[in-house]
Amino acid sequence: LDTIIARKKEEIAVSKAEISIDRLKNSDFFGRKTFSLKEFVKNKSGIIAEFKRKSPSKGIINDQVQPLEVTSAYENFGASGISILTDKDFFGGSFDDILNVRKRINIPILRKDFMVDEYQFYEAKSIGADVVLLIAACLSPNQVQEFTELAHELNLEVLLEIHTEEELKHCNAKIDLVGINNRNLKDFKVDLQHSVQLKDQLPKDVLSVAESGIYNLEDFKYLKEKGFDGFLMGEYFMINEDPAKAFEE
Ligand code: IGP
Repeated sequence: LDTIIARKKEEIAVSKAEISIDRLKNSDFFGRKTFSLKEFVKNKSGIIAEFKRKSPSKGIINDQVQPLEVTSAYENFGASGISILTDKDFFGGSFDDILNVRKRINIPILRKDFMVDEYQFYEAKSIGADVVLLIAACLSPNQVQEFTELAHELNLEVLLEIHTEEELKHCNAKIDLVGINNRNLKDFKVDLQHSVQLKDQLPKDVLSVAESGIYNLEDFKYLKEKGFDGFLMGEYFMINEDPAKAFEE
């Protein structure tokens, strides 16, 4: 995780030198009406389906499919939202992956990246995202608070990701959704019990999302029974040659 963040900061410095915030604000997407992930999670399946080509834990997952075919299928099969990795070096993503689908997708899109700088929120807005991920392990509680306020000013919702009991301190009243990651980002271990055990300690009025390691229908049903509102799922769909097929089940 430290390696990813160090690399991310270099990347942001380059982007800032190339494109000013004022120029980002000129994007057509800046004024668009956004979709609310909160509303979509409440009113549909709760599944936030992810487009992810590769990851540090699994290597290449699927580099044969195109974002538009996959995300359109996710939408057609009733996903509440779509998560798209925009990190290039570690996850093989790009801004184009969102830009190329935004106009065709009518459900919320989460920009999945490691947010450590205000600049990235303007980027997220300029490419047409509706939601951003804040990872508690990368941020102080204060930063989470400040970034949430900035996101809201830009009309973006926030999914806060936590992994430990300690990180519950990062929650604040303005957060839109809290995700509990079943995968430890430091050693990549995955355990579904992880989210189940922490769930009771979440603030009661916030939507809860179980993240990672949901690899079959039983897992999904189990977490639903445990009271989760949302389910962030990537590999389950992406390891299929045709990610839409997995959704049909
Ligand atoms: C999806 P999975 O195990 O279904 O592919 O996991 C998603 O939760 C995972 O990609 C993820 C992630 C992250 C990736 C959760 N939090 C933070 C990068 C950064």
